Amino acid sequence: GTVRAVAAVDLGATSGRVMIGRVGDGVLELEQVARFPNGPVQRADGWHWDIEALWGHVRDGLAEARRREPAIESVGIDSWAVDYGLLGPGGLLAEPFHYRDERTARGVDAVHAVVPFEELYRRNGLQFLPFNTLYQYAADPRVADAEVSLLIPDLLAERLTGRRVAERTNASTTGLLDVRTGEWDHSLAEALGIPSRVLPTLVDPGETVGRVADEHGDLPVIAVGSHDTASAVVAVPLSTPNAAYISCGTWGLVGLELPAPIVTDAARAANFTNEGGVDGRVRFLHNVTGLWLLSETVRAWSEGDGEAVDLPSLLAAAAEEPAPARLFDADDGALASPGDMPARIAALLGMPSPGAADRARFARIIVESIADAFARTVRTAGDLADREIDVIHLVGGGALNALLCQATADRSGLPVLAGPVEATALGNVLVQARALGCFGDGVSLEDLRRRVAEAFPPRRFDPRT
Ligand code: LRH
Repeated sequence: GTVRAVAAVDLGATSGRVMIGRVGDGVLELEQVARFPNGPVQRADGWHWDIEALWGHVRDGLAEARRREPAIESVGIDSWAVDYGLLGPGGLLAEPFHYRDERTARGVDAVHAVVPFEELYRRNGLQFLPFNTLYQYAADPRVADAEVSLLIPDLLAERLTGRRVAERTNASTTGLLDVRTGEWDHSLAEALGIPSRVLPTLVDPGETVGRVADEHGDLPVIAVGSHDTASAVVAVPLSTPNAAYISCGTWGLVGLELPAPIVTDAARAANFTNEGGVDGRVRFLHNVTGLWLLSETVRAWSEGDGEAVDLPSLLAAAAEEPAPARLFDADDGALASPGDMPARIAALLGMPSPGAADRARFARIIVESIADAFARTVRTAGDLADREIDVIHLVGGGALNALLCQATADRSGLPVLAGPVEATALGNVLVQARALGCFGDGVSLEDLRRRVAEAFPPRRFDPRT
């Protein structure tokens, strides 16, 4: 059979990539065309994203993808959630803020003074995260001056196509979508002083946003699950009806795919979210602070040493250490903002910041603490949804971390099926390919997942007793 090609742009909080995806009978492949670093940049008024640098990488990466593979038929974009750019007549009004900027705390108080959290949860179904977009808007006076607000993938799609839309899975992370209808909750926005005009027309994954022209001709930009976690969940090769997933990158997104939201008091108390998935599925999950703890720790040590600390060697050394007696709560809010992570973790553990000789042991504590939070959260998800969880699929960069996968299996007592590592890019590719008709008609997520499991058989970690 014929092999068809699409381009996927996938931007994570620590790195971005442009991939060529190829699909056909028995074929599902990714070719990385560009990979570039990303991260918070500090400006006079706080932490931002360098959106112009990202845009440059996306534009150049797409040009290179088209040069390598002239048969590319479409482009899809996903990124981390919640962050946005405000557009005025001349383009961006300001550089987008990074969600870890602490200005959002002001917004939380302002929003909850108008709509208490209990009521918000009933309406938008979202776990409390201080950076949910509605809190950011409440701390951002420029919203009043904007023509429109676009989440990061929509902002990049606008630069490619000129079209201003809001892809629905990512829009669900703003806190301004009605959890029952999936439509903008205009009365909530109005109560919070957010002008309705800044909330653009919603589109679903699979819809064409617009077209992008270059010297090779013109191509559709197709909406995918533009929230990276939504795309990742598309490509989780769920192997049983009671499987849980962990999409593990900067964050560990731990939960279940459900047909309908759960907005009970118990779900609210456990801080579980109901985000919008592809095909109207619900991503019922909780954010556990994931590899952020390791990447920030390694960053602090590298800065202190004046040379890069190598994470793979650190993890190899950590695996040789004994299992730690004490853990910290990976979910602790004190670990959310950038800067001096080892000292903050040490403070939670009630110990001094580790010296150079203690790094492997310290890394082991971090990995085991993340795994402990993962196991606990899987249990909670099962309890809340009344499901007997029988397997955990761990996808994303964390699937490369064998120590973390094994510790998650051991601490949950469940098998962990690890991979694919590039679940997000695969989900992006598959939703585009399905929209192009590459797989025929009436193709379900289950059909897509079967293709993932065949092309990327997961690595199994059984719990050790
Ligand atoms: C993961 C992610 C997560 C959001 C956070 C802001 O990259 O999109 O799903 O909660 O970033």
